Amino acid sequence: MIIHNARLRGRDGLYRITLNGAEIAAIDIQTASATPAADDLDAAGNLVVPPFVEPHIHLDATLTAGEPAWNMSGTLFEGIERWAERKALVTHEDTKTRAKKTIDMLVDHGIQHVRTHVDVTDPTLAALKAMLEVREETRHLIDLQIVAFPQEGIESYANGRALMEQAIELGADVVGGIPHFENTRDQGVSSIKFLMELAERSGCLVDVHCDETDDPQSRFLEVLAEEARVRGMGARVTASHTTAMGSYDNAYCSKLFRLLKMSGISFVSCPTESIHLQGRFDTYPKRRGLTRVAEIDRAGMNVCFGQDSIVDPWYPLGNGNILRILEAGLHICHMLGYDDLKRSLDLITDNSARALNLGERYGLEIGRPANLLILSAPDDYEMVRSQGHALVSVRHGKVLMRRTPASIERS
Ligand code: 17E
Ligand code: FE2
Repeated sequence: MIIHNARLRGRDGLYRITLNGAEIAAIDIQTASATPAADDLDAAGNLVVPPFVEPHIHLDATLTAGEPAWNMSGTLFEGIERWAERKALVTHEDTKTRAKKTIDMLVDHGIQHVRTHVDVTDPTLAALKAMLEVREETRHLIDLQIVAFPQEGIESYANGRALMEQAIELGADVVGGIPHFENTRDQGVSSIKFLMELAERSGCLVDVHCDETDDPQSRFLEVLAEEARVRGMGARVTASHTTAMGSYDNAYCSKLFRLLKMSGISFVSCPTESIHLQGRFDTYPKRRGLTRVAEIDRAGMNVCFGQDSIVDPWYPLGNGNILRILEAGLHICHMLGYDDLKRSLDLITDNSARALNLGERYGLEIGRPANLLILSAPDDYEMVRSQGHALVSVRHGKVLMRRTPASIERS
């Protein structure tokens, strides 16, 4: 298969991308606009990019909002309570059905790489066992990483450590954590030491829900970053949410940034989720409740955007469209400056791929997997402005999804 008339990010001119089976075989500059043959694809001067990445979602909880009760306060903590009620009703088939429906929503928006957190604070590990099957059964659609996520704590939940170890033995790819939810500061710290040790021992990646609160005293990020630095594991560690950083004072943050940079860890922000869940204990002035996305980026560190939820106890909306998250995030994080707009797709492509450690399994380069998207606009800025879409998604060298843009008729 050949994709003609492709525009590539950061390069002038039009390109022809030749796929050989499931691999990218060649990327050549075109001297003129080409007319594609029947089996080929025409990008028509629009961007061709590697697939969108969903670096942070909870596929075991999606599509459960209101079951059995709605989150009325809009706080993270009520979300955790409501989820505990729904979790008691979770079955193997229920989890698989909802996860697969959600994966279809992601695929329809050009996502081919997903990292999902799965709640392992359940003595039966029902959701985890279901998601391990989903990972295998959806390989034709996405590459799925499963995080062993201790929603109700590692130290604060009965047999929390054993459940984490069991989840990794069963085949989870990534070690998670939730230090700000542990009962005490000490437990938060010891949970991080435990999970980093488990990751080092098992060779797993790390992605911790870290300081997801407006409490400026929640300072587990420094513990995670220092553990990553000392162990030389920074490239394999992600800190998700870190919303307390939006409430840290600048004196502490300037010291913290030195450590964060040395550690080499990545960051995920879920801007729609955090603008909804945080700021809930404020009247006015009201905090935004997000981490310092622009500042992390300006400091040369790796940061990306995720959806977190689709119709679950924490967030009632969502449709799988990561471009919606990008647009909202750019607004919420004060990133509508021209310099940010013209490379904004980094936040849902290359940066996320780096956080997920995708390495040479990702990117438009010869010899890499023939996974790519044709977008509806010629550059990042226009893609965001026009609220564009992924029009074609190609996976393993074959068309996986085609979207027909809405047409408008005027008389
Ligand atoms: N669990 C949690 O601790 N935080 C979240 N944002 C979600 C689940 C969605
Ligand atoms: Fe999350």
